[in-house]
Parts: sequence; C-alpha cells; structure tokens
Amino acid sequence: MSSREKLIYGFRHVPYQQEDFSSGEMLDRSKEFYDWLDKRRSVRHFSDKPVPQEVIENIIKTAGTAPSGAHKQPWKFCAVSNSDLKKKIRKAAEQEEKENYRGRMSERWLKDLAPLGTDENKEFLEIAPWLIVVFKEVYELDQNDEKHNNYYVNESVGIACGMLISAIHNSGLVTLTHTPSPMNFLAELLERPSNERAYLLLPVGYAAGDAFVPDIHRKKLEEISEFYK
Ligand code: IYR
Repeated sequence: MSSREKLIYGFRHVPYQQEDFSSGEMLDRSKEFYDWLDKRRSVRHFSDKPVPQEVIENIIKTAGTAPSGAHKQPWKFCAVSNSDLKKKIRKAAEQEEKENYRGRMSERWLKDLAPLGTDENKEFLEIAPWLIVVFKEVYELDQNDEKHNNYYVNESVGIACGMLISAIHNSGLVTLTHTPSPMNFLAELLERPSNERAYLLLPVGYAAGDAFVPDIHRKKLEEISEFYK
C-alpha cells in the first residue's frame, strides 16, 4: 500500500485534494455562485422543447454527489419522458390536488399560497419534457433479505434534491418542487420496490417563452443568519 493511503478500522482512506483558491478568488467565486443561484425561480410554465437525456443524467449524477447518513445514498431518481406515463401521473396528481384545494387544505394554507398562484391544475406534468420523481429508500435489504433502516433519510434526500435543483438551474433549465399529497400513486405508477417512498416530483425543462413568476422576495442575510464571533 502506498504511503499516500491509510487504513482506518481496516478501511482505505486516501488524501483529500483541497482546491487552492486565493482569498480574492474565493470571495469572487462565493459571490458569483450566490448571484447565479439567486436567479433561480420556481417556474410553473414550461415549454415542451425536448431536453437531451444526457443533460438529465448529468443533473442526476450531480444530485448523487450529496452527502448521506452512513453514506447509504438512500435515493432513487426516476426520470420520466414517456408521454403515456406523464399523462397518468398528471391525472393522478390532479385528482389528489383537487381534494386538497377543495377541502383538505385549511383556509390559512390557501391564503398563504395565494401569492404563488397555484391551483389544482398541473398541466406542467404533461408539458415538461422530463419529470424527475425522487424516491427515498427507507431501508435496504442485506444478502439474507433482511431489512435494515437507512439513516437520516429525509435529511439526505432533501440535501440531494437541493443539489438536483441547483444542477437544473446551472443547465439553464427550470423546475419546481411539486409535492402532490398523498403521493403513493407515484410508486404504483412507476412500479417501485417496497423500500421506496415518493419524496418529491420535479418537472424539468425550458421555461415557456411567456412564463411569469410571482413578484416575491427572499429574506435578507440579516433575517436568515446570526453570527457568533
Ligand atoms: N401540493 C399543492 C399545494 C402546494 C403547497 C405548498 I406548501 C406550496 O408551496 C405550493 C403548492 C400543489 O402542488 O399545488
């Protein structure tokens, strides 16, 4: 074994390759990345212009770089471009949303949502060229088919979804976090195994030429942070 490696509890560890930015570069990069991500918006109006599968693959690979509890990587990203399936997903999602908007959601909730302009119609589920349905893997099976719960599954998959959303934005595409509730229908339609639970549904594509977004604003640094020096 080379001296550039070591064994910890019998497992191989290799040197971490630290990026080497000057403090000026670091400041510029942190500012540029923020400026770029600050342009991201949740968009509900999509173009049907196709997006190559390879782009979606790269976006999913990016999400797969997320940290996870005990490195279990408890996620599965199902990318759907099949129109028949998209139609079925839309129909089932709208069915649930109809009940949500017409009774299951409180008055207060509907009032909070009003500025976003959402409703039970989810035509983007058919128009967007891709739907990425994210599943969390609540347990894994060992060689003897015994179940072992994964760790910090919601946190891990949430972080991966954040990275997925950033990667989508980085490609010049748009998405929105759609959470039809309940969303068990997604596991059924996509015939997922019993250890997977639907977590989030993201339509991915180009924004429609005439897409509008609500004129809402982000909290300021002072509102979202406290510094203890
Ligand atoms: N799931 C519904 C309702 C909804 C809920 C929240 I909280 C939002 O931020 C947006 C929508 C829907 O997708 O319309």
